[in-house]
Amino acid sequence: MSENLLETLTTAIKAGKRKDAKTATEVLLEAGTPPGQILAALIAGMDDVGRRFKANEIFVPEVLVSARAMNTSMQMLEPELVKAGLEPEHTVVIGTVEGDLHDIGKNLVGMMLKGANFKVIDLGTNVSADAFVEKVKETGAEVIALSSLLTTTMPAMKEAVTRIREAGLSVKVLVGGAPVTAEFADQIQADGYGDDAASAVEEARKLLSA
Ligand code: B1M
Repeated sequence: MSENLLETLTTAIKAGKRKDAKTATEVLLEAGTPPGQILAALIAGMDDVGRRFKANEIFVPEVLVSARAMNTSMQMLEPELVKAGLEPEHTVVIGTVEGDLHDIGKNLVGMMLKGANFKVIDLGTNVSADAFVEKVKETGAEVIALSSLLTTTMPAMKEAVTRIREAGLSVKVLVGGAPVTAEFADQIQADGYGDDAASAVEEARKLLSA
């Protein structure tokens, strides 16, 4: 029964069906299914969403409803994951750089990272270089994810990377946002670049395994 329900859960996440995901998670937990298996089913669903988003088969609204379904299940699952010692292994600090108030893409990246079982600390928008540095020092995050949507705030992204390097932190820096390119990421000495939310997750995984 568990196996079918795990598949049902994956399907519910892919389709963004929050109620179905909630019910499946509830029943699975009541049946004593190991939380790691439930998490794997959720991640499989979000991985598929990421793949289809990247291939332009689905768009932002579909990703958002899937991420919302995932978050509902994650809230139910989190206490069990903690009990089982299966908390996220890696922490990402994310934010939109100073002077920039755009957060839709950044939120999408954050949700996809959560869907891939990263602990995500979201500093919001208009985040100063110092605030990023302080948060990484405080949390020991392994990845810092910077978003910028304005050509006028790209220098703030450069400034944030410079400050992170000056602080001597070993954190990997991932950047992205509509005006940001792989060339710009190289120029400012970021460690990685994500063209979209799914690529950001792939890149974060790559940076951590490097
Ligand atoms: Co503004 N805005 N906006 N805006 N806005 C743009 C970005 C703009 C292109 C519109 C235009 O002129 N055609 C333009 C920028 C031009 C430029 O710099 N080249 C612009 C401007 C000029 C402005 C203001 C200056 C307007 C004004 O006041 N005169 C002003 C600036 C305010 C400020 O930030 N200081 C402003 C304000 C706003 C609103 C507040 C009204 C609103 C933001 C609401 C919000 O975010 N809560 C807004 C919006 C909505 C837009 C557009 C219409 C949509 C942006 C968006 O959310 N896209 C945008 C025009 C457009 O793109 N069509 C525009 C959807 C989102 C899912 O995509 O954010 O690109 P995106 O994220 C993608 C990728 O970029 C990537 O993954 C996401 C998913 O695939 N990605 C990452 C993003 N972050 C990443 C991080 C990563 C990896 C990938 O790793 C860490």
